Amino acid sequence: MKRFHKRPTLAKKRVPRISPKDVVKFMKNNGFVLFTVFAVIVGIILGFCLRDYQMNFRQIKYFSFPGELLMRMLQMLVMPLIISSLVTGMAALDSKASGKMGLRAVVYYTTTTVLAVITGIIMVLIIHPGGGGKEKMHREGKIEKVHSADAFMDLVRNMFPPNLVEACFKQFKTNYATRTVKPIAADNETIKWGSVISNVSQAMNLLLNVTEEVIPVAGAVNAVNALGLVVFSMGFGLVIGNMKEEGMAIRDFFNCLNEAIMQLVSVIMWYAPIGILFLIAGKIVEMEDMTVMGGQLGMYTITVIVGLLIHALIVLPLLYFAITHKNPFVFIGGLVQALVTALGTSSSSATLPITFRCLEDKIGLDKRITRFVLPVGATINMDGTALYEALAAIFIAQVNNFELNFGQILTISITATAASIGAAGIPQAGLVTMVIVLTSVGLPTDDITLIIAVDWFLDRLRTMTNVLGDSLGAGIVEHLSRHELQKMDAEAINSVIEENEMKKPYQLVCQDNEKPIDTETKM
Ligand code: 7O9
Repeated sequence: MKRFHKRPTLAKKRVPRISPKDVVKFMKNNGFVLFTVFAVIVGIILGFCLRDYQMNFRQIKYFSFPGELLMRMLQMLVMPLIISSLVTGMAALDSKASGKMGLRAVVYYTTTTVLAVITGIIMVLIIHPGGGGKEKMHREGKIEKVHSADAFMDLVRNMFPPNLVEACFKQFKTNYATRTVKPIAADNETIKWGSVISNVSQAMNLLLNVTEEVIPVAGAVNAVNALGLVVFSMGFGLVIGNMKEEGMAIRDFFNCLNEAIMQLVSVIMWYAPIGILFLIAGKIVEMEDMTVMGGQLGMYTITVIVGLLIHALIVLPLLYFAITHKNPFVFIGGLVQALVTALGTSSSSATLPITFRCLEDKIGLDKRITRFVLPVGATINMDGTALYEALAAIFIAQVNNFELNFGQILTISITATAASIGAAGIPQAGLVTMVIVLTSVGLPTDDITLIIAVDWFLDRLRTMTNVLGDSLGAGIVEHLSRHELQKMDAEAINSVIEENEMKKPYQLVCQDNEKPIDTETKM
């Protein structure tokens, strides 16, 4: 508790003159961050050195084992973390405050996603990486056909899991089966199968008209149904927040669970640099020959990198500065560990535990904001993904010499935005969302195989952008909600004093941030 208060926020730090003492102090404060960055550099160098040894698949798998362990540890914490933080986050806010903050968060998510899509589209139109046709390009992987309507319905279905335990490891997915459709006889009567076919023309008719129809059937994939858990936890938190004293036991339980998970995150953070080193080195050793990166695919990669850099280092920081009038790069400096973890794991959900630690401990954001905004952000706010999908769709149009009119570009923008928002609820989202964007304007979905070779790399950069977008969003929502938070603090302190005077047995003090929360203040 004390540690939380004592820790200086980065925004207040200022170094007037650099003396050896300052350097030592800097190392003490930032040693761990430097260690993490060092791990990335060592990972890259080690990876490139080991490529010369031509390891076989088994050796690569053994070599990547420490990295795999980090992924498993982080993923282990994600589920209890999102559930406990959303329940406590929602319960700590009254319905009016959570409504306002929720609205701010949603406005931020949509604005930044649309800005990201626009940046992506402008970059790909300016650089025009897909000029030379697709004949000579390398292809990799296979694309499954998906119906956009089924993917959308799966998304909505996944919002409401019928079994919460199952939602922790399974996502609903529409599969396809074929069904034989009974032909209609010449006299418009359905032929009865098995009956004796009396004349030749009827037999011919039967053979010619037998058709197979593809029908959607219920299926599932092994993946956490994050969207379902998020929806349930938010509703549950809102309800117990309104339950006054009755809901106290369960609020305490989730508060305690959250605190315990966060302490486990602190332990895992010590292992993170080693894990990241091996994740990165392992991926570099594993990667295919880099010659495919030449030519158009190389230009495409550069276009995506430039687009992501503009969004992450210009658009988002400008937005943060315009709203909060604070230095966005000081904020980003406090996020280094989360960004490096995103680079190593290429998953914003696996990075979530570290993002929480960075925002709460280093940057000093209010827990009521992070607990509520971060899990929702990780689920629906994916600026990097939206930028990438719009850019990739236009690249595929370029290699096909397919002229896109303004309406089609607008369609791509809308579907890419929607796809990035819905990704967590769509089973096997990565390629599926890309297929949806391409089919919306009639582009050939098989051409996704042209860009799969570089996807593992660009995914890591997209993930960094996604994590940055979620974190800056938390900072912006906190700034915009500061008056409500202060009001809530004041009200809570008043009611605690009142309660003490009345010598009631209930005294609710939120242990972790020492901001008293009293159920009486809820609307
Ligand atoms: C990238 F926050 C949680 F824990 F609730 C949460 C859990 C799972 C949030 C999201 C998910 C999830 O499954 N997300 C998901 C994201 C699923 C499929 C695809 C993607 C898109 O991923 C990004 C990308 O490929 O561009 C990126 N790798 O941010 O993780």
